[in-house]
Amino acid sequence: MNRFWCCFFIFWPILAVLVSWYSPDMDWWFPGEPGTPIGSQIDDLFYLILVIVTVVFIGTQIALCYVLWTGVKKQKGKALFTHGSHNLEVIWTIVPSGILMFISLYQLDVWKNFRVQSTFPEAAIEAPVAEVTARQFEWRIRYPAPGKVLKLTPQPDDLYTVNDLHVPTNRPIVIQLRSGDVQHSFFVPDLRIKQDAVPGQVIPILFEVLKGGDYDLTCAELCGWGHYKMRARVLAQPESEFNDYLLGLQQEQNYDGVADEPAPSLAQQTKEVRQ
Ligand SMILES: [Cu+2]
Repeated sequence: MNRFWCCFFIFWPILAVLVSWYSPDMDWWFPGEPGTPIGSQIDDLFYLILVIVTVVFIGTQIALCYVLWTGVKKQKGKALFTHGSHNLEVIWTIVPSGILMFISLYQLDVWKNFRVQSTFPEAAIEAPVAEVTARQFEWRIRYPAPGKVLKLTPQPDDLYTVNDLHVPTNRPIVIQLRSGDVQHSFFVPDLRIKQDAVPGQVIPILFEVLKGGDYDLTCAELCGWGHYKMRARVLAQPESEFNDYLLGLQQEQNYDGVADEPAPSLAQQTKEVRQ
């Protein structure tokens, strides 16, 4: 019976390693190639951490298997009381601390490039493409009028949409992220972008989309009963198409309902009334 439990506990880590190994082939991995420069760097960090935890996981599981397998043979009797090993405790405190210190220093460059505002390209930070306000349970988007720069406070000629964010491709851009109520998280898995929206703060997100297309935008922070439906899209398109989109949006929002119809002259209207 003891052997059964020994095999039972050995089976699960082996299964975990096998499933992880075949996951990319089964399409249970990243959602395709990262569509942004930050995405490649985040994937690299992910793989570095994956290698470290895999080595530690396999090492500790082998040690566990060894103890289980050899422990089964031992004769029954009184358990041995041990206070532990001081040297071992020092080692398994220092080694993880060293690993964590290494990871925190190694990722500093990525953090600096994509999170420290003073390092953002000037053109991008001075003219944010849009302001995105997360609220229960939708994404409200505000663009500046074509040819104008987005201001921190809403302007009369600003353009608005909901759950449909258009951005230009192939240049670094900034989105200003806000929250209208609770904490949300702006998450575009294909682009590897994730940023919390914090009430009371305007947080710039810097990214560059390399390939035009339709990307899912979801909320990655449990923000209330309708969290599951807080889904939108990011449509990345060439600069000229993006500008056309803004012009179209402007026309649509300024349309008074009759402008395209030829206005009937007063005389004609009078005649119609008389008939
Ligand atoms: Cu949310």
